[in-house]
Amino acid sequence: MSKGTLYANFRIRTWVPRALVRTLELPVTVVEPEKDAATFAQKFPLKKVPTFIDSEGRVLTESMAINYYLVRLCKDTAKQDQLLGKNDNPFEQSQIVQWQSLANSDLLMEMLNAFGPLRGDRPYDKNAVETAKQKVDQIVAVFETRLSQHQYLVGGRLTLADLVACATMTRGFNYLFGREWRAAHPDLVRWFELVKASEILKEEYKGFEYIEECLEAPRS
Ligand SMILES: N[C@@H](CCC(=O)N[C@@H](CS)C(=O)NCC(=O)O)C(=O)O
Repeated sequence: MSKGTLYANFRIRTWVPRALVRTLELPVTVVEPEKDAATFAQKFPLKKVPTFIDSEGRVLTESMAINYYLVRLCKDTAKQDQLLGKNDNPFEQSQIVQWQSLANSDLLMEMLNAFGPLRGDRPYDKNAVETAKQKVDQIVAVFETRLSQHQYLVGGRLTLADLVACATMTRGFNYLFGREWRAAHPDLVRWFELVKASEILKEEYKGFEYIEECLEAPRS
């Protein structure tokens, strides 16, 4: 019996929940919001993705909450422990939340501030873009330091922290992190390669290619 509906599309925050549904073989229907626009708008007035409606009609928003719930739907408790941390290790569980939050909020917001104007999605302001790029570099440095000492972000194995952070970083690799940048961040790139090739995420990366250079400023 279906446990609910996940609304997901091309947007980056929907990659992990969709991959969890697929690879944990969860009885959840994945629907593109564009194909169910009326229900989506009625249930989710903010019209953000991902979102989830369970079989009783209860709704969940916020990618971190949805990812957590989807992993808990999995009957394989070893998989739950792997991805979320064990209940008898609350510090590790909290670290997994910590890295997800840093990626999903601070990092993604600053990456958007940097590449949005370069892509022409927002008005271009050179100083604002340069400031955002610096903030991206500061946050990424925290990941790089961690990954220079650890294969994965938490607990020496693939967790939800890696999945969410890797998916989030994809937008950096799409628009900002050119060849030179990657050469300066070997541990982060090593980890990105590892996580994007994982059984859970690899399907999402079909057709992915690294860029040579960061997007250029629009010509005035
Ligand atoms: N805090 C929310 C943010 C959700 C969000 O902003 N999703 C983006 C896609 S990554 C979206 O739906 N954007 C479409 C829009 O803003 O209209 C979460 O973590 O799920």
